[in-house]
Amino acid sequence: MTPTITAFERSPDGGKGLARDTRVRWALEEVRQPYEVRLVSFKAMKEPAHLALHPFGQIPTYEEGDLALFESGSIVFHIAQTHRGLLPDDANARARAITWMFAALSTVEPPILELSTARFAEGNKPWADERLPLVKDRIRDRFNQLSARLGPADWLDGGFSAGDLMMVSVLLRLKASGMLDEYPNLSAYVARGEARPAYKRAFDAQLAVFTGKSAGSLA
Ligand SMILES: N[C@@H](CCC(=O)N[C@@H](CS)C(=O)NCC(=O)O)C(=O)O
Repeated sequence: MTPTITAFERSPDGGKGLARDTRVRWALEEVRQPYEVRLVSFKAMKEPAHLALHPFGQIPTYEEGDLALFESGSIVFHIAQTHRGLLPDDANARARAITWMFAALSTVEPPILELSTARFAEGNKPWADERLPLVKDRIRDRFNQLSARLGPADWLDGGFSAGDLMMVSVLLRLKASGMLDEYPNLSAYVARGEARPAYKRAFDAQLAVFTGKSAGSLA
């Protein structure tokens, strides 16, 4: 059955791939699972039909037959569990790859999101200039640790996995800030993720929503 995901009708990032449908598209493209996309407006996201799918009125969601999921982490995990290619067969290696998914979402993503909040939602507060360096330091703490763990390896634990997909997705939000450039192995890691054909297809598909051009994705 072809799953349907939701994405922004008009993403605030204008197609830079930062909305979280991109990571779901990426997972679907990695496993070569065709999918459909339903675009939703900000207004529609807060209406009952969408709230029935996503209690917080956000994207992405994932529908497949009787199953409806929200949370990009849970969706990517489901895709990885039900297809070959994103999680290793060995039970321990699989558990470690899943651990990296959680690490990306619960340990690395929060300080990165805090930076967006500090810049955009709180940028005009009288204390904004004082808070910004503190937020950046918290990101650097995580980046130092992640960079040390990755070292010269291509991926976090052996071959590319859903853990890398999630970590690269999370790090990509900071690419434009220049902060990643302070960590050459992390920027190379992100570049390796972006160079994957499946990522490119996913990126092009989300961009096509803005350009109106066919992305040639599996959808
Ligand atoms: N933890 C959620 C976050 C979802 C989320 O923040 N979605 C954003 C787009 S990337 C959204 O829908 N924002 C609109 C809103 O919150 O009203 C996930 O990973 O799926």
